[in-house]
Amino acid sequence: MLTMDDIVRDGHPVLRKVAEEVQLPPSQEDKAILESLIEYVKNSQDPDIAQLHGLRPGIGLAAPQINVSKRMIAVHVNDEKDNLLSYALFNPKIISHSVERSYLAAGEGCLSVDESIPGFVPRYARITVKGVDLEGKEVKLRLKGLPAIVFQHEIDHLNGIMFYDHINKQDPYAEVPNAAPVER
Ligand code: LHY
Ligand code: NI
Repeated sequence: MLTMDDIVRDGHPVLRKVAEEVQLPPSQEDKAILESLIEYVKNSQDPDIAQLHGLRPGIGLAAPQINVSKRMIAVHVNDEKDNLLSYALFNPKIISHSVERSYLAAGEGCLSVDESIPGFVPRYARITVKGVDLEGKEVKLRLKGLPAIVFQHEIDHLNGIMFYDHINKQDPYAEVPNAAPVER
């Protein structure tokens, strides 16, 4: 299982690389990596397991964060209706998005960033994501609210982008045009 020791921290060059597409159908090795990503997020949300292994709680993780520069992400999060959204995807891609933006009212954090960095992170309010799941099935997801934000955060990792790259440096809490806040 993955622990915090497997997660690379800010400053590691892998976090700034554009990750490679995964060759499909996926190899057993790539499947095992993706399984380990979703397992980490699940484990990290179990108070006993998290405590025992010192896992920082998370709702999403991307392969570059464990030093694998391939396009794989895992998200395990509840939406505003308390439906669980649990996805492990190869080659996720945002195929369309709203004009309207959103941002997390409390700002974002990252499992690869140990300090907290204040400020609003502008995101698209709604996105449609395509990808391939662990069974090799194509999936198409329409997302809003927190899940939409997490998917954008994770897909950014595949493109070498960190959440704080989006924060207005002059004025971190500047009003985000055309955006509504999302509470966690
Ligand atoms: N994980 C963050 C986490 O706490 C993702 C995240 C996204 C946090 C948006 C807050 C807002 O689970 C990662 O850093 N994964 O990359
Ligand atoms: Ni992150």
